[in-house]
Amino acid sequence: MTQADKMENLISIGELARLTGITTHTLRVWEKRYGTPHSQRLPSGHRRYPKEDVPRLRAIAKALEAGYRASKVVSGTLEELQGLMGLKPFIDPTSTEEAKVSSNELLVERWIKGIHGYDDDAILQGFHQQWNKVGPLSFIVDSAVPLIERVGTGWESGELTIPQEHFATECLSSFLTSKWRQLNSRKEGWTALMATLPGETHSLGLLMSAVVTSLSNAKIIYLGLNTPLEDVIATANKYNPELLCISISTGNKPLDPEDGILKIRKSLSSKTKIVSGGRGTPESLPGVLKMDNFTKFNDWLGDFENTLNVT
Ligand code: B12
Repeated sequence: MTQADKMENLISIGELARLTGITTHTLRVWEKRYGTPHSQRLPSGHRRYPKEDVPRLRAIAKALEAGYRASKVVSGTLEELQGLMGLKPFIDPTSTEEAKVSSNELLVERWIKGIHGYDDDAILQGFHQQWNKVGPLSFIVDSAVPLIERVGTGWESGELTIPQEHFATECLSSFLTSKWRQLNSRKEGWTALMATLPGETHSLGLLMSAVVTSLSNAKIIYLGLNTPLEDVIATANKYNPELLCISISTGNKPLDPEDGILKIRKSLSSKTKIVSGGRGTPESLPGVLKMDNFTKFNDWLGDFENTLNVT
């Protein structure tokens, strides 16, 4: 193996956190306490981890969720962890792109069936299983977004009723809320403020961006739906967040999104980056980065963190 091959198989701590759902803080603590996952240091001092540790760390995350203590499982091999949890060997979900797409479609249809029957147990169990199998980022990009788009078309065609649409978004909202809050607890990193504009009634875009942001070192302050503009500005001016995330679902009333977001931009320090997503986000506003998917946002967050000198 050449030096270049070796480097290709190494990933940053942020990437490892995103692929496994284990926070960067926890990974550092484990490395200090248990010597694993073991990193190499670049000349710059940044940590790099072998990619092949990802399935083992996902198995550890799963064991912790099942109630095992970190001290019992963190040093286990993949085979030991699979034995412990009664799991079949992990299959790489990215082995063929086609198989991945069709299995995602099947999964979404299974959840739609659950929505028809208001079967929240099956849906939430399915969310947990998929999250554990593919990790947080892929859960959002390949499962949650397609599901909510499918709910939207189901509602438009009359296949799903309004109560079923509400039921579906409530199941997903509560799941995403519990996940990002878990990832965000006891963090002391840089600050990300998350808000919507006055009149906003769609919460999923902001919740999904909270999940993706919580895979970084950021500590999130979450203001949620329908936030008065002056309160977003006052909170930002008090806590000086490095990042403000806004989600705008439609050209909602009573406020024109362009006016709202520009008013916020003008009232905030230029040190606070503003990222906005959702189909109601206006194009190319000065000082506002429009983001239309979570893979890009995740990559952007990695680069952004490097500019903050976080290792
Ligand atoms: C779920 C949903 C609801 C739920 C919301 C529940 C909740 N707690 O969120 C309920 C049932 C309550 C609802 C209500 C209504 N809804 Co609705 N709803 C939707 C639906 C299906 C999903 C919306 C959503 O969450 N999208 C998910 C986001 C994640 O998608 P996105 O905006 O495209 O954003 C993408 C990216 O930009 C990124 N992103 C989003 N935000 C952010 C933020 C950051 C920081 C980053 C990095 C990225 C990012 O994420 C997405 C990834 O692809 C959409 C249809 C659809 N397919 O989107 C309709 C939709 C948004 N609703 C619509 C409408 C009209 C309504 C109602 C007015 C209906 C009515 N007549 O009562 C009401 C609103 C009532 C009110 N008072 O305002 C319309 C809006 C049309 C328009 N252009 O104005 C849509 C598009 C449906 C349609 N085709 O007509 N709705």
